[in-house]
Amino acid sequence: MNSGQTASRASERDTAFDVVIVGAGFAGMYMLHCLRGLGLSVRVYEAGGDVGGTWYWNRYPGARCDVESLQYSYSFSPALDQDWHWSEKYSPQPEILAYANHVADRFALRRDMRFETRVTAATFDERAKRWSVETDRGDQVSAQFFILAVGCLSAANKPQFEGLSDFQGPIYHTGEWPHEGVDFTGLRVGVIGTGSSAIQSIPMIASQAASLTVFQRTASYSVPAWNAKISPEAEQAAKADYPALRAKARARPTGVYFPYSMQSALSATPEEREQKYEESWSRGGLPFLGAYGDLLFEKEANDTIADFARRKIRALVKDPATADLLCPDNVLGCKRLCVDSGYYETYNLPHVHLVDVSKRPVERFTQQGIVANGREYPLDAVVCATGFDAMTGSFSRIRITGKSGLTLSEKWHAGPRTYLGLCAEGFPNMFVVAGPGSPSVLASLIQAIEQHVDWIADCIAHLRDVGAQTIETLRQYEDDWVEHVNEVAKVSLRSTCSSWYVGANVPGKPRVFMPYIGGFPVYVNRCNEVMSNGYEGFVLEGANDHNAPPKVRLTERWRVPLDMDVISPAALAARRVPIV
Ligand code: N01
Repeated sequence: MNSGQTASRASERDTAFDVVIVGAGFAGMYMLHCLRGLGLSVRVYEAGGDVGGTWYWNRYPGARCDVESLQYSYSFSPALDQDWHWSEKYSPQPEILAYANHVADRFALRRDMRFETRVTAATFDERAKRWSVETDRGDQVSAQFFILAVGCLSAANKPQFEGLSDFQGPIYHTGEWPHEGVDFTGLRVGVIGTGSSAIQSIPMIASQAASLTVFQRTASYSVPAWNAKISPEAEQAAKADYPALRAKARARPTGVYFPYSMQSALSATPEEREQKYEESWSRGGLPFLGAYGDLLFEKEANDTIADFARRKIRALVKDPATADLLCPDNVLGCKRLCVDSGYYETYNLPHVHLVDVSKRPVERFTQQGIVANGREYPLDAVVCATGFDAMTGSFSRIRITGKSGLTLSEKWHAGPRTYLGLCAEGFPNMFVVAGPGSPSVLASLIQAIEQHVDWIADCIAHLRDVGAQTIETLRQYEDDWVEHVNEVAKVSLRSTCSSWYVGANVPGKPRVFMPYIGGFPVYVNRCNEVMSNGYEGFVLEGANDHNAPPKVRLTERWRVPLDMDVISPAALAARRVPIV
């Protein structure tokens, strides 16, 4: 366990903080670090037993990141960049969690954190102009600012299958994996779902289980990771000019640096395309989609890469009927592209079976197993790799009440509404890190987090500079931003399929494309402009000088020269922005 301060601590009553942060993942950790730098008093509440957020919970076998290690890390500390050693191209979960722990130790973060504590309610007191925050451990504290660093993929989606409680074996969810690990040796295991978590865990589970039955509702495209150790030479080369690597990444639509082409797939000959796709497949991972600039804009272009991927699947899977089932028929990259190590090959093992539940859903659990397609599959253990109530699920678990008694759930009943994914009208002094309406899951998440945290910290510093008590979004600016987020989404094929990006995986959730797809640097530019224009679109109540120019402190590092040919709104309109 962590520093030990949580297990039997007394509740905090009537304590006043400058800031309360919810969540001690990468967002909450860096937010705390920055606010401490401003001399503010901060309390972080975290439901888990220690830091790490998504990497604390997702401990399923095979869990690893699909952004390269040297880029999936904090960039705020050059010394940290130099000191930390990543061993593999794509870090496994234990190494990322070790990194989070290292950061927590290095910056002594835990002393302001309270673990195993879930924030249950937060209410804005309009008279005191402060937030009252309650937790499930009886804490009742107040703060001037309330910051949600709750993660985009942290509320597990657990379908309520009939007969769940009848099943006599254990049922696991990949996002809430037991810390002691699970030994599947000799067991008949069922996995429900074939998204990223399933695709990573299935080869590992198959290597232990006596039999593995995978229940697939929708086939996913997956590209090999070709994961490998990072050679000392490659590490040294990256570290020799880390700031340059970071700057190049920030100028990219996804906040990740890798080779890509702006050319149209349709302008290439079939032979050229084949060669290009082969090269991209051999490089592996998410950059596969960077093969051409129009793959996520033109269905006809996408058909060419989808056809290539299906041929790869058929070449990898020996049984033609199983291969057919594993071939998706939708847009490649519409749902998040998966990255695997030996996923398709796993179906060549004699004890691994695929069950199609696309036409008839999983019917029910019984004492001994699962009934699907009218047949009972006897199982000893089941893994639900059924994903998350993405982007908004973690907010719904907290009763957040803003001005005039309006709750955030009420405000977001038809889909999340924010200004820049950072703030919401009616909820003064509340900030969201990597919230809906910001690039978040469509960018390299730690970069997206750092940019938000720097912006929020500079904003709070400015409020202090000018003596303002509150900051609140103007309705018109929020409306305009929501409209812009929706408009931009329509340009991309990504908005066309039923994915967690649009909330389609959770019954009853409104269908809205939640992240901002206009490109990370374009978005960062807009945030910079809003700040430079004196927090355009916000009302600062109580400020003694409304014209004081905001000081650019932490956000300075986001004012990088942009490769506007690649990521400009014009490029987006021309449908030539790789991986948007
Ligand atoms: O979740 P998912 P995930 N009956 O929602 C199926 C990130 N991530 O945890 O597609 C039967 O993608 C569902 O079927 P369908 C990454 O951003 C990253 O795998 O809805 N099946 C689907 O197959 C990723 O996209 C990494 O028809 C049901 C699966 O469960 C995101 O997290 C690793 C069902 C859920 O797939 C989420 O990934 C892991 C039902 N009732 C995750 N309900 C890396 O960095 C759901 N399903 C590599």
